[in-house]
Parts: sequence; structure tokens; C-alpha cells
Amino acid sequence: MTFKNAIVRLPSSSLINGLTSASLGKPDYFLALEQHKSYVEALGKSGIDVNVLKEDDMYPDSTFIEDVALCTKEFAVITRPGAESRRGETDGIRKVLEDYFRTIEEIKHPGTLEAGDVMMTGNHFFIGISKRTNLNGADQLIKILQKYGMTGSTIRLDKMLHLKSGASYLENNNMLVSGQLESCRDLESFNRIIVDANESYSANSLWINDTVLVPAGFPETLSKIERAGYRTIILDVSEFRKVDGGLSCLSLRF
Ligand code: CIR
Repeated sequence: MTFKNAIVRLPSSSLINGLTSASLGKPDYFLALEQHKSYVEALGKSGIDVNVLKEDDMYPDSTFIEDVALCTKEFAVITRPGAESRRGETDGIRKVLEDYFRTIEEIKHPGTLEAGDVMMTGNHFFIGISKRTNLNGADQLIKILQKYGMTGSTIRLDKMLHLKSGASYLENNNMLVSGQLESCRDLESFNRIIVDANESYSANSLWINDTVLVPAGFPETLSKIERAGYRTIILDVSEFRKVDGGLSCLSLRF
């Protein structure tokens, strides 16, 4: 599999008011802009054409664009965020996606789904049932996937924000897992790379065309990923972490 495109949205100065459960203080907006720039450069270095959308002050969390759409090779799905303050982020995303996709589906009321809860593993998609994604939203997505010959199944999450807060698929059957997902039976068939509990944030690392982007500050995870044979790029995303965001949240990739 190869990703050719990514869509990102610049952080807006309202990022400091993003939703968070972390007690790490407010993000420094200017540092966030720098970190975002390095992220875009890393995507570029991994051979991807990056479309950088302008910031949207109305929505503090809108730089976490991963949550508002699921992009596959053939089609895209506009989600319906479970966080009410984020629901309007989907306005305007159709127009952006129309440049890339002929078919665009949508998750509808009463379903909620944030694509941070969706982990693509080939033609199968795992969907976290979380505070943000409900069963109705997951069922809608599974039906959409089936229309295109793909499949989906759900994993009930207890504490984590999104499924990909605790697991990342690195292709080649390798998967980073942390917390409750270490022992999740649905993921047993993968070569699971266990993320140490004190490095759990780095379970959200990002495979891009055989390079893995890894958040700075997690040496154990970094060396496990390198031992598995991947080239890595370390990126500091400290300011996004302060509002519960990670590497995958910052882009749509397809
Ligand atoms: C939120 O709570 O919605 C944002 N502050 C963070 C979203 C992170 N997105 C992701 O994990 N895909």
C-alpha cells in the first residue's frame, strides 16, 4: 500500500481552547505552528503530496482533521463527530474531498463517529466504540464499507479517547498496541508490538509509506519500531498532546 495524498489543516490560535483531558497546560500556539510545519515536511519527505488547508478559528480542534473524514483508496466518508463542539468541522470538508473522490458517503444522525476511532488494516477496518463513536455510527460505517467489498468490526473502548490513541497499524501485519488493546482478542492475529505503559502516548505513531513517524520522547517505542525494521522520523508534537492530539490526528492520508 502507498499513500499519495494527505490533507492537513493549520492550527488556529483557538487551539489553546481545544478539548482536553490532559493536565499538561495550554499549548503554545507559535510552537504548535512550528511543530505542524515539521509534520508537513515529514509527510512530504515520505513521498506524499500535502494539501494544507487554512486555519479555522471557529473550531479549536479543527487541526485534528483526521476525525472528520475517513479516506480510503476508493471513497471517502464524512463523519459526524461525537463531540458537539466539533460537529461543525465537517462543514466545507465535502468541497475539499470532491477534488480527490468521486464517491463521498456520510455518517448521519443519530450515529456519531470520529475517524480517530477507525483503524484501517488492509480491507478490514476496526472501529472503536468510545465516548465519541457510537454503535449506530459504527454500523453505518460497516454498511458503507460492505458496499465497497470491505469489512468492519467494533472494539469497545474503556478509557482511551479514540481507538488510535492506543493502537497503530504499521502494515506488514505489525501493530503497536497499548493498554486494554494489548490483550484484545480481535487483534490477536497481528504481530503486536507492546508499548510500555509509561510511553502509552506513542502508541499513536504513524506509518507513511514504510517510514514511521514517532512522537519525540519515547525511546522504548522508538527502538521497538526500529527493531521491527522501519525507518523512523521523530517529531515533537508536545503542543498537540496538550489537547489530546497525536500524530495521526493531524492528517487525512490516502
Ligand atoms: C478532541 O478531544 O477531540 C481533540 N482535542 C483531540 C482529537 C484527537 N484526535 C484523534 O485522536 N484522532
